[in-house]
Amino acid sequence: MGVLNVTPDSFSDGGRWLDPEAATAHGLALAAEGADVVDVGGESTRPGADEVPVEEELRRVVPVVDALASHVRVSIDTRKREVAEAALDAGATILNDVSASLYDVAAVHEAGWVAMHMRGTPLTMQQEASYDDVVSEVREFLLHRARLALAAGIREIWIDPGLGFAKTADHNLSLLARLDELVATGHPVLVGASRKSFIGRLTGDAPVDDRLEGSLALAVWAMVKGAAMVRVHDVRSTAQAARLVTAA
Ligand code: HH2
Repeated sequence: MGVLNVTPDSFSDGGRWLDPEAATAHGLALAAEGADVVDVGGESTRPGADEVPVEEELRRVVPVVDALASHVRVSIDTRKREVAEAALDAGATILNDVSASLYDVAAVHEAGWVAMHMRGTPLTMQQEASYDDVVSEVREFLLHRARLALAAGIREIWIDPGLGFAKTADHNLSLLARLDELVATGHPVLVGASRKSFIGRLTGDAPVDDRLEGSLALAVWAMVKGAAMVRVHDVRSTAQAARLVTAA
């Protein structure tokens, strides 16, 4: 899954793809580099991010989804019902739902659905990064949401531990170390570690544009542990790594 942030303020590529034509070209490039899915988002969810008004988010994502959907499978990364509906109408076929609550929208559109674990909102979530056993609590949350989605009639349900969303670096590492416990649920697991700040912290404060090696290491780790999809900014390198993981 290649990341396409149509935002001015995403933590790693904010402002680069705000123009719809530039965003569409980048989405096509991600597909050419080997992305099976291009994940279009119009609101940053980095810790502390402000909410984007619905009209603005629609304006950012709908033309890009529309332009890409006949070329590559598109997912829409949003917390807003109106944006999810408009993007699915425009041709997206997966709802990447960081709120894990919009399964009824995915069901109506017969789309795939990603349930990602988070607590609170991006503005407040890091104050809620407290767990007795982060892996069990995340697994129980995701299983519960997946059951609701199954009951709503969704056939394609992904689960995602939400690395960095109401999680400390240690929580992220526990979730990666015990990823097999999420895989054992039987739902395909999606993992998004790419360029996140805990990679910087664990590699001597590498800045966001110097986290490729760390991102690749964690993508390979996730694949070996059984993740069915990884959400990444650096598609060419990750697709190359994925081919070798598959071969081995
Ligand atoms: N991470 C981000 C956004 N959406 N969706 C899923 N399913 N899993 C993730 O780990 C995930 C996600 C944050 O990364 P990014 O889109 O690069 O940054 P920003 O939120 O600043 O736009």
